[in-house]
Amino acid sequence: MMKFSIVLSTHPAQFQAATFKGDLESNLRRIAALGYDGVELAIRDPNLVSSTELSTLTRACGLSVPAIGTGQAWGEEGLSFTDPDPGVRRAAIERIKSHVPLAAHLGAVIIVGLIRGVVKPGVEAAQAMGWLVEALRECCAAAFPQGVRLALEPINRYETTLINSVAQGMELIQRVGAGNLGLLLDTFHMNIEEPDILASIQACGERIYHFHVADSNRWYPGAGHLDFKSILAKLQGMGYQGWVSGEFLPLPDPETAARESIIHLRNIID
Ligand code: LER
Ligand code: MN
Repeated sequence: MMKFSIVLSTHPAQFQAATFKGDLESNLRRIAALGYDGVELAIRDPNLVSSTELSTLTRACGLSVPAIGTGQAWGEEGLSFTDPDPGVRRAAIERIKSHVPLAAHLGAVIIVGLIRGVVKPGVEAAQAMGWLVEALRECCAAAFPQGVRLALEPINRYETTLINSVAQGMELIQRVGAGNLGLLLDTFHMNIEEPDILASIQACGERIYHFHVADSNRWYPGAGHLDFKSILAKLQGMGYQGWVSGEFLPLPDPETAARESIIHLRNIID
């Protein structure tokens, strides 16, 4: 059985592809009513939320929390593993480490998206990669004893220059050398960067810790030209046990996008 979740931001956010934003409880109820099994929470800072309140609320709605998104710490505060300022790098590492108890409590993976940063002017690419490797080693080491995994997301070239493709992500995993580091694959980014989406999914194998779906235009699956039937069949064929999480534009409105997505995806799985 494929498990479906959708991204919900616990607080106001600028990131456009968080389908739901605003009042937490009513959004959780809407998501559950649409037939989702879980909710991926985008949380800028775990200090802003109560872990018991979150688990009580989500459980009351019958929703699991498979993943915590952290990109708003970059989007709203500029925290990054690869900033030339060591204070900013330290703050980014501490922020990710501060997610570990919450992730352990909820049974969620921690997503490392844009908090890895971009290569800023004046910084050598090799230097940025070195900082990224060190930061991931430290965060993975802090997460490991609590049974928490980190999922690094290859992100398309228009958003970052650090780790755009699945192959680069797999190379980074090798270099970091942590048993609890995997990838978050996102169909929107893969459509831009991967020569063959199905082959990339296959190559990632058991290191696929989480999976984002959006269509080629970042609308809900079914609104663009991606072949989700083949993509989901590939995941199922590989024995993927993780989640398929909707991260797409709230268009024409959040409710319609979320509904159309899950109808489309459930219709095409065997
Ligand atoms: C986040 O999961 C993502 O896919 C990025 O596009 C964030 O900017
Ligand atoms: Mn994504």
